Amino acid sequence: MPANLPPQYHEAEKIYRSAKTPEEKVEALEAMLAIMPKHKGTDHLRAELRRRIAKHQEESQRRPSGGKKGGSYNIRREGAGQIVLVGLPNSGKSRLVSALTEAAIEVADYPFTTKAPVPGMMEFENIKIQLVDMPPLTDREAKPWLSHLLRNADVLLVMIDLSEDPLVQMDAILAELEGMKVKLLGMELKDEFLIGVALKKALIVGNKNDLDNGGENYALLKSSYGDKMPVVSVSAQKGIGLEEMKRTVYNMLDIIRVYTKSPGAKADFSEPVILKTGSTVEDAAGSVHKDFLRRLKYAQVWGSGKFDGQRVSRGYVLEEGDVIEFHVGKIE
Ligand SMILES: Nc1nc2c(ncn2[C@@H]2O[C@H](COP(=O)(O)OP(=O)(O)O)[C@@H](O)[C@H]2O)c(=O)[nH]1
Ligand SMILES: [Mg+2]
Repeated sequence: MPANLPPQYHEAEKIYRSAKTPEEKVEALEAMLAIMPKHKGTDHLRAELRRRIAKHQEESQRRPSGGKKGGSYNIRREGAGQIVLVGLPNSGKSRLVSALTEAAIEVADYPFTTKAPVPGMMEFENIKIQLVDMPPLTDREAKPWLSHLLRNADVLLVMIDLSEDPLVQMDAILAELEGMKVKLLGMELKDEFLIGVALKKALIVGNKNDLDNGGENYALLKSSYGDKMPVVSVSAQKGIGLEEMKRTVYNMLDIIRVYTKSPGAKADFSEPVILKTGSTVEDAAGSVHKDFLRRLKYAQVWGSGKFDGQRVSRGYVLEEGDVIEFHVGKIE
């Protein structure tokens, strides 16, 4: 472990060690991840933290909740990542999810149409990403379970209606999130805030850019938050800006797509293996098949390697788009 980690990291690690529930563990790990400096030297450690986050998130989702009982809904994570929508009533959350997924969703021009979380799968190139439509943050009845879903998400999609004042909406959303002990990464981080607080990656989506003031309000939003987190402009209704939004979401997931091939064959680029950034040949083998991992001798990589078909060891760190050929020993 690098010795030059800031003191808050060790604080968060202590909290992690003493955490009892998977949710508390995820929170502490996310704090550790947020505090850790980002460079090549911490790639492995960050990948390890993400692995643990994923593990505890799974644990938390496996625990029986029986729908809304105990005030909690669980949405099982599917695809390459889970994106949960947050926003005020009528910002267009449901419209966006219905534009991008097959989910059967009610869109209406009166507030509080959405009462329960509704997941749908959004296609991006050769993968699928899960979007979860949500009731507005201001929905009192939904409060207890809203917070749980926000904490479990990989990325929060903050929906802003560009036909209204964007900064007033952001303030209201940030205040609601703060009330649920959810903090957006990129916003100012106070030490005392870390305990019990979930730090979440967020993307701000300015919606309804087809309406009057859309451009002006977007410029205002971008100049106020653009240095803190990604901000994009879309029209869910007219289908404007959605491709750029999808790519931004993908980039925020910290994942790579690699492809496997058998000797003498071509890689199948329609079936990526999805891995966390910083994953190794060994991780890739394990995610294809446990047995593969056990029998793995070495691999050849096309793409990020120095030359095509370079022979690499189990610990070799893979990059987006790499093609891997596994060479395994005999079954004992
Ligand atoms: N002009 C315009 N209207 C939109 C857009 N997206 C949503 N709306 C409208 O805004 C209203 C609220 O949308 P809805 O998706 O139900 O909002 P939610 O409460 O955030 O889920 C509906 O009347 C939608 O048709 C958009 O991009 N442009
Ligand atoms: Mg809705």
